[in-house]
Amino acid sequence: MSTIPSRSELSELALDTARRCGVDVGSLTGDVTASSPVNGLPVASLTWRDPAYVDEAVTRAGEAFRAWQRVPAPQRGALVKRWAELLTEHRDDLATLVSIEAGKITSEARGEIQEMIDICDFAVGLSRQLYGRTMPSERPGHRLMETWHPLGVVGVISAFNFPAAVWSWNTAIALVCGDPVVWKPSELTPLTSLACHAVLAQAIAEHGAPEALSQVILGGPEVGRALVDHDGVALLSATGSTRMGRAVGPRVAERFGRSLLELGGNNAAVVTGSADLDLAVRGIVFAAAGTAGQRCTTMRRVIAHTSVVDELTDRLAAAYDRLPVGNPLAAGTLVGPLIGGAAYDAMTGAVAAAVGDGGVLVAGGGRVHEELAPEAFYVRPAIVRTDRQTAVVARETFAPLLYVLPYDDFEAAIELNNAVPQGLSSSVFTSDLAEAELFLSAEGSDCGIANVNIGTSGAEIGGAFGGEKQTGGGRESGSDAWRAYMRRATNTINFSGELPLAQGVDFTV
Ligand code: UN1
Repeated sequence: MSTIPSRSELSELALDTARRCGVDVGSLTGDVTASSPVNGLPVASLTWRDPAYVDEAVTRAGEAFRAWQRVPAPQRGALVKRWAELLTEHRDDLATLVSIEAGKITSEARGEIQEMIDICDFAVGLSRQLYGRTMPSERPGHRLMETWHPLGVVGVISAFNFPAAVWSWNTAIALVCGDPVVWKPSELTPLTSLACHAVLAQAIAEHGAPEALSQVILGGPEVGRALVDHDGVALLSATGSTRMGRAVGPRVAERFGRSLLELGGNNAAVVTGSADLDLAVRGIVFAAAGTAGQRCTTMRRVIAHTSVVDELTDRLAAAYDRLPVGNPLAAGTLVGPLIGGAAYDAMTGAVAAAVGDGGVLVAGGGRVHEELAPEAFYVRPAIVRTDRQTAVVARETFAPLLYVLPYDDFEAAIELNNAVPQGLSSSVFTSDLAEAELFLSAEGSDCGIANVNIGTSGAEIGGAFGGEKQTGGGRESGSDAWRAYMRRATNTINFSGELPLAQGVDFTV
């Protein structure tokens, strides 16, 4: 594969690109180093905010809320419309930053920015469709209805692997719902977050909306904690590990805040005896090895019928052998680097544990390009064939490691699909209508996402995104996920001139 860019090449590219997006690159100084997984070397120096700053930011956001909640929702949508235009102008620049900081290949990085533009489009339409219901009142001359109002300040904590899109899913919806956003991005992707914020800041300024509608705070875990604990944050939307969610959820609940958690996944595909194997192989390879296995929706398990499991494993292993692993900015690369050494250690540890449990490594697993980029962690995506869903298989290892398990009976396959603590995404490859329907039914997959004849990752923005069990239960993005960003008021209006009480209660004085 091609060479890996040098420290100065990548750093210059990152800073020029950030500048074009509106970041004041000259002011980037400090003792915190931002590095790239592409070469494992520093790209910029910057400063982290201390936790006390969170209070200032949330206070400013609260002031912005008071003004913004009075702006009619379709006018709020006009701001998001302009944001989408600017994102379209800066698509390639933002994608370049995503590649540099998250290690995504160009096509997937562009896809991430497209996802931002798509959610903006969705939010603009939504700004005229924040519907409440009317219900028949049991009393004559009464009307019963619900109204949706802006909720308040939304705190967003996002992860390195979708450094731009996850924030935008929250922010586009929050803005049309009337809520300002305070964002604590991943420590690993600061330039991407500054650039994303700068583009939105331009739209906000042009619109004449309050500047504090969007704020980004670079900082460490203590900044995240301050956001989680702040009473002024009405909704805390956090994407990351189950461990992080376990810390965040109870803290927000303790102060009666709302949380929206999008945590780990351990996503499987069931491949039945009637599946189109060409389709299955393509779907599995993208979902399991794409993004170097670092999506929360990445496919981590294949549960294949005994009649196809050998052929499928051979074909997957052959496809894995052909995967071009290397510089994500170079044309032709399909698998970029892992985010860092800890991910590499987790992957090799999981492979060793699975092999120790009797699994067989049938593809990949080794580190590559070590001589070109000793500080970076490129690996060949791995497949382990195993007969049992052992403890390591039930864990989420955030790396391109796919377990292939056999099954005999379709109900047992569904049980295996569900027998993990996480419940984000799932799919079935089958030509049998009854199997497909069973998989999607109440007795089928227990995940928030259940697909037929496509992989587990790469969801469109139009659906509600999220999952059950240790995935955290939150839903973001499309469908009616907007309701989490608003508060509901139930209204009873009496135009009868009498005062009949509900439930027929008599209280005549
Ligand atoms: C994530 O990995 O946190 O469905 C989000 C997908 C993307 C979003 C993934 N649309 O793979």
